[in-house]
Amino acid sequence: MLNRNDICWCGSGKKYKKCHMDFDKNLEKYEKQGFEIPERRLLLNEEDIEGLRKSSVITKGILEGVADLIKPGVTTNEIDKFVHDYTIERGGTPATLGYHGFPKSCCTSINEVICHGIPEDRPLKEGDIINVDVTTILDGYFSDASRMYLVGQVSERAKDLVQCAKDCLQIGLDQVKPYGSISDIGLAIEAYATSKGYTVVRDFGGHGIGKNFHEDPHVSHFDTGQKGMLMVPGMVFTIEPMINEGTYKLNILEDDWTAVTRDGKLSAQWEHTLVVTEEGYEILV
Ligand code: EYF
Ligand code: CO
Repeated sequence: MLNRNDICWCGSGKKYKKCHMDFDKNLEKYEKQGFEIPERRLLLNEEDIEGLRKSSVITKGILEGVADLIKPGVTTNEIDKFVHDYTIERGGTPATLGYHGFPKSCCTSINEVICHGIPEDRPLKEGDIINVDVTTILDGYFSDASRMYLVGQVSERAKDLVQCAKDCLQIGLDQVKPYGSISDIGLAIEAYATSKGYTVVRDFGGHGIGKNFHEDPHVSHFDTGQKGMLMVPGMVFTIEPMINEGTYKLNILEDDWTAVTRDGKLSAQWEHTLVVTEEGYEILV
């Protein structure tokens, strides 16, 4: 039990009364309202956030660099080599490489691939859409983001899906505010995506991140009907909606990683890592 003038438990170095004292006092109220309360270890302090910002600079630089690589004929292995070398040259480590046995430094998900596509010697072709998903570890801090890229001239149908997935990410971000419910993110995304005639993948979601790749909370991109976790300043998580043209159902290929749409129709995804702030949120990458 801390006294008002003790140093706060969060590692900020501030006095308890000027830091998390009010938050702790209000916890009972939030619990009564049905919120799940985040564990203290999920609330990162300013030093941690600064570490995440540095890691994020690498991830952002990679996603920008990939834009210059994308053209017909380029293989996803060439993209992977760029991601790997860029990361290592800046003192980072690609988080996916060896993670639960994943064999590459990024995920490359083309057309009907929803996520976790493995880079290979398959060349990109005119009209493809591709998601490149990158997670960097720098000094123990994980930053995770992905973008869609269009290969040459792409159909209007594909462009519309890619735009909807990008809009879904923004709509999810619009729900992020301190002491709101994390469930509002999925509620808003699903309402928008279905209004456009698309579906939302249910088997994968966003996740807490920071000092580990995957942490609480799980961030659903659809309405789970649950009250959900309370969003608190210092919480870091991803929002990464996967939006499908047809069914939301998926299959996992024989490689045990690649998730594809069950009907073979297109899927698109964008991802940011963000931190909840006193005012709203900050996109880290
Ligand atoms: C069947 C993994 C994959 N997890 C997350 C592990 O960038 C990512 N999310 O935004 C991300 C990338 C990868 C990843 C690559 C491998 N994994 C664990 C469990 C199941 C699974 O897919
Ligand atoms: Co990712």
